[in-house]
Amino acid sequence: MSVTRLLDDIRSVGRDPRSGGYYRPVLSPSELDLRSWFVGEAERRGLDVETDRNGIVWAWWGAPASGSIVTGSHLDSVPGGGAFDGPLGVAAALEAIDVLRARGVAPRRSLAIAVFPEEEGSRFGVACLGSRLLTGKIDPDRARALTDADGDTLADVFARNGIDPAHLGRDDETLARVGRFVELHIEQGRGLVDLNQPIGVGSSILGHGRWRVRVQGQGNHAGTTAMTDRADPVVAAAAMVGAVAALARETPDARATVGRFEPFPGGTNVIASAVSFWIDARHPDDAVTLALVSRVDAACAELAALHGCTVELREESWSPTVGFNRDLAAELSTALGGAPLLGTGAGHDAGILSEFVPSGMLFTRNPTGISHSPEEDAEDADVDHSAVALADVLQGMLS
Ligand code: HGY
Ligand code: MN
Ligand code: MN
Repeated sequence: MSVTRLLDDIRSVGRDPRSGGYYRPVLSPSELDLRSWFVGEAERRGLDVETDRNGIVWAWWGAPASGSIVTGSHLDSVPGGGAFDGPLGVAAALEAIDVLRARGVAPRRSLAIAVFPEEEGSRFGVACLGSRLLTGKIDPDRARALTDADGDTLADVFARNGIDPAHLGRDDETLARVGRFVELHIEQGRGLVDLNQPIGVGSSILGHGRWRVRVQGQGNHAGTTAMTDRADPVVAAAAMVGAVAALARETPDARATVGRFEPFPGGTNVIASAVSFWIDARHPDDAVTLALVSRVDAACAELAALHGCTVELREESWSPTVGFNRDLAAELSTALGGAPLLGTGAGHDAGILSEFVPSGMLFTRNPTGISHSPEEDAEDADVDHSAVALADVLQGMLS
């Protein structure tokens, strides 16, 4: 089997044939299909598969033991995402075990592949939810009460899928099994293309957060309400979105995005009564990110007042900037013949785990450099090479 073959088996799961984008929210039918695919491939390799109390799936080569080597990634996607973000790391891990076995490697330590739920935070709003639950980086009560767009709570959705929400939360016994974590992921930028290299090693993750802005106005009739008689939250929110982009552009190295904008009730001939939109803001210096967001908050308050509306900005997810373990990064680079070190602007479960266990990342070249879009891409040769590279770094840790 090869990584490209493994990915071919799931290429149609959750894919929108019109746009080519993937829709695989955590514990949705498409992501459940991917979980079944993973369990099937793991069992076909004789791995022992278990789902822990936070919904993380573990496939073990050797008995679960503290200080094991763990690799893996996630299977959920952003709405309209690409084919590789998440599944590449999972498929490469499966194939890496085949490569290690073909080399006759007899591991001295157990190896596990972990599949983390809700890495994208696309259904319940908090990024890397599974690894946050495992490490205690999110309060279980807060997690249980998170809701999706349909108003379903995480507790109900997990319960419907056999994960008892009463047991969510920090799991020291499981965490102790992770001696080291190495995640392989598609590069979400052009670093490797520009360096003309097939594989890179993660050095850092940009701090990033998500804030929900809710603008309240006066719903009314589009035809009977004079322009001077309106408190239109869409007009106020549109100006706020402009302010977000302008303030981010004024802040060197900052990035701020509004990709989700929801007027309520959303009728063509209806002046909306409210608008919710979400800000994703990122910067290498966490203090700068937070200062940018407070400037945005002030601008939103001014613009709301100007348009006769009220506004509330609330943090939904926060991930501080991460510097990966330098020794491990150097070891990974050496094992890969001097692979280049790259910072990334994208968050990962490896970033959450890095506060608790030595964690590292490998990146596979993406010719378009585009991600969170159907144009995310990888050459078959680089995709298949991922498993060899991952096997190379794991072999050193297992032998
Ligand atoms: O949003 C991110 O940075 C990651 O893709 N979850
Ligand atoms: Mn992603
Ligand atoms: Mn990802």
